[in-house]
Amino acid sequence: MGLLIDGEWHDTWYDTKASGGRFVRQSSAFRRQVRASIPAQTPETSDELPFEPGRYHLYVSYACPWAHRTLIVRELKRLTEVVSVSAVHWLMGEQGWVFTPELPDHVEGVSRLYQLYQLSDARYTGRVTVPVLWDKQERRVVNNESSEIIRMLNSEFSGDPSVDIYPEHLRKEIDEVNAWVYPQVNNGVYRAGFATTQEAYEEAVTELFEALDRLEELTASGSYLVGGQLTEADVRLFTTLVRFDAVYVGHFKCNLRRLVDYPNLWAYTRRILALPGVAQTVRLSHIKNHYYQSHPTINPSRVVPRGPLIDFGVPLGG
Ligand SMILES: N[C@@H](CCC(=O)N[C@@H](CS)C(=O)NCC(=O)O)C(=O)O
Repeated sequence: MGLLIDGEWHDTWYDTKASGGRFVRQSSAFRRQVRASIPAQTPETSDELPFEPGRYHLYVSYACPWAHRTLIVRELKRLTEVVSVSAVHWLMGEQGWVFTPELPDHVEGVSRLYQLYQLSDARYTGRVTVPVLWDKQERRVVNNESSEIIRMLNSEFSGDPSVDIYPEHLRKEIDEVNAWVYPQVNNGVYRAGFATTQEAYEEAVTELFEALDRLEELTASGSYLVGGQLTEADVRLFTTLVRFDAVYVGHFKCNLRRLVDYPNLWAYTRRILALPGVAQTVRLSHIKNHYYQSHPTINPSRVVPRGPLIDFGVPLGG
């Protein structure tokens, strides 16, 4: 794993020294927006780009919970013919995320994800993350922030109008849920797993399980988190929950309880898994191999556990 500094690749692990052993996630650098309402001809310097079918491509990892959000919304909005996808190999090693002959880059044909960032900005400094929304026409990254990509897929692409995961009347409530689920759960598992002091770990794991207890109550009705309908708050929570017992309990030491010990949250996870198109986006082989083999500071032997045996109730994507 590494990062680009002034456009050059450096193989460097996260530095937690300056933050008391705490993992601090960098904010995403590319934040341009695709808009349905703007004219096809926009200047190259514009921060807004027109929607055109087939113009945009997604780069994802099946292992990554942030990229997973985009794959789910692409399915739910029935955009599979409109937005193409390339997935990186599950191992994030010395060259970061890479493409292989089995998992190629279908657009630019590069072998490393960082080459796409270099193509976009030859002097880029920062981490090289998935997901990436790529503009095939201008050959550059549009946006590498999953929370923004899913909103664009929801409302700016020509997806199924009967599905709206960020409806106007629920936005305030959705934002409120995201505001604590993100730090305590989505990023919370990483804060626990990448912590390098006992104090930083305990802080993260305590907040994580406080949030899970709260979510267990919120899902007691057997419904979704906000407004009795599936929204982006559910998509965002789901991608962490579906990985929980397979990797976060063991590899990230989030082990006060397992997901299966929370009856409501476990039922909620399986309910979302049963929605059309969702189960095929979940690839446990990528998830387990990635986490256990890509973080040698946490698991130096790179041995991947066989278990746990989990019955998700539906066949997964691999
Ligand atoms: N804020 C970003 C986070 C994406 C992210 O951190 N992705 C991870 C994979 S799960 C990654 O690519 N990490 C590579 C690195 O940090 O060097 C988003 O939500 O899109």
